Amino acid sequence: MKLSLKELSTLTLNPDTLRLAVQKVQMDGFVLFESVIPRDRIEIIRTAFLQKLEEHRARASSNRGTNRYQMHLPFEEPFIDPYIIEHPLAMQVLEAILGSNCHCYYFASDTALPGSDYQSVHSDTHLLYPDTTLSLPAYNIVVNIPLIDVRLEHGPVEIWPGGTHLMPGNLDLKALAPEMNSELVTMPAGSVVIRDMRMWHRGTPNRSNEIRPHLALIYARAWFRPIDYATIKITGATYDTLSERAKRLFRYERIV
Ligand SMILES: O=C(O)CCC(=O)C(=O)O
Repeated sequence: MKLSLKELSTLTLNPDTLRLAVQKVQMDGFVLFESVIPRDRIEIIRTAFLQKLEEHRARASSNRGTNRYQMHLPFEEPFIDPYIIEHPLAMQVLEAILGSNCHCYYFASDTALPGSDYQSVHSDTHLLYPDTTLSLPAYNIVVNIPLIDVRLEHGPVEIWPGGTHLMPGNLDLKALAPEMNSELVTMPAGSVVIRDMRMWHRGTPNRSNEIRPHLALIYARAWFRPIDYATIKITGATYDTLSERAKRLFRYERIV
């Protein structure tokens, strides 16, 4: 979505833009704000990330298909930059959809390495009522932040916008997805993608020589509790440094 210079410099959406962004997520399943995190911050985070990924790869094999890693992030600097955990633009949209008492329960990353392949089309969450054809409002929203400029050769995420987040649970994704419109999400580093977690998507092959990391955070309505997700471990000393809003966002995690 195109933002005005004023919105970009103040990181505040005007009421019409906010309404449109919320409706875009509700109807299309996602909204993208391009280049809304300064390059120098992204560079610092990318350097630290690549180091963590290297350590991780030394002890774990790829867990999301060939040459593709999901990796949790440590809850520490430079990853817990406010631009990442509580980006002002993202928070306006998230709070408008999930409520101002929403929380964050997932702090991780998805990385397509050179040589990664297509994933199966999937949704990242279970439906609340899979046995019905009810279309419910969003209850889980993923925020993805690319740490490089993602072009076609880097294996951008392919998404199926336009309503797949509202579909009932008894559909044959594999057969249906090729018949439906999809989009490859190319975008500059430091963009923010806000997507309904139910939306159909998949990773695509990274045909470049560059590692393509996306940070991935999940925000939920106050009442939602994830099943089978490890809680985020946050030291008391780190928790104390967070803003009041960030403390609220991570209030259900493990403060040790
Ligand atoms: O980062 C990507 O390209 C997609 C990853 C993904 O959807 C997953 O692993 O569930």
